[in-house]
Amino acid sequence: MLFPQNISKSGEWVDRLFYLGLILTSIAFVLVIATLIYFLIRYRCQANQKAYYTHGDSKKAIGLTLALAIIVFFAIDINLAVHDHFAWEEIWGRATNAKNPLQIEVMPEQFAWNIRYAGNDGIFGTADDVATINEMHIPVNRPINVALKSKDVIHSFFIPNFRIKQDAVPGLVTYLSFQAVQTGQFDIACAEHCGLGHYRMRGQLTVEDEAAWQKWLAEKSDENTGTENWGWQWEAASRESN
Ligand SMILES: [Cu+2]
Repeated sequence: MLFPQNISKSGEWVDRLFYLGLILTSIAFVLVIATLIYFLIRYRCQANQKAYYTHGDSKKAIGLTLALAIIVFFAIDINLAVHDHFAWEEIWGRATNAKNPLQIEVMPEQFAWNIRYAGNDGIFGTADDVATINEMHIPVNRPINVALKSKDVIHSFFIPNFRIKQDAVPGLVTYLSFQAVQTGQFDIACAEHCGLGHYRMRGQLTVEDEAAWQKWLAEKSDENTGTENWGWQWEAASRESN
């Protein structure tokens, strides 16, 4: 209800984690404020009552503080950490075990998204590569692996409808995986304040069925758009960054 429509296979895991955190911290907030108000009223200034001074270091006070800290730590922190672990497993486990993933290279610069596909031969850095600017097309229901490397400053590749965000850093290749469950047009945004034109660093993601995507790729391939030489080999790139 708070977010744009989720069309990612793993997106609900991120949403669930967010709502769990929101609910848990809201409960804690209400309890703390209610207790505070109760004590304000219960121990307000009254006639014939002498102020009572304490350092709060009695055994009872220390025990209560410790007990509360442990309850909060397990109910919120550990609870979130466990759920986070399963969400992470889901998202990255899916990415690692993905069958026949489509690999896309994204190189942001001030202030645009350079996007590259390997073309029909499946190898980057060859003549049939397809390169576009601010325009990403992906087939629905197929795992997508994106490798990012920035041309200039730090950017962040963000697709709100997929609940994913990954920094793009100069000199370093970072990775991102997702899978669409629905077709449509969605925004790609930069989530890192990267300069004066940051606000207009906007790309468009088109999710379409496999046939339409193949057709688009073939058309782009014919245009011979991939001649600009900025692609990198995935294997070489990961070795280089290690
Ligand atoms: Cu940017």
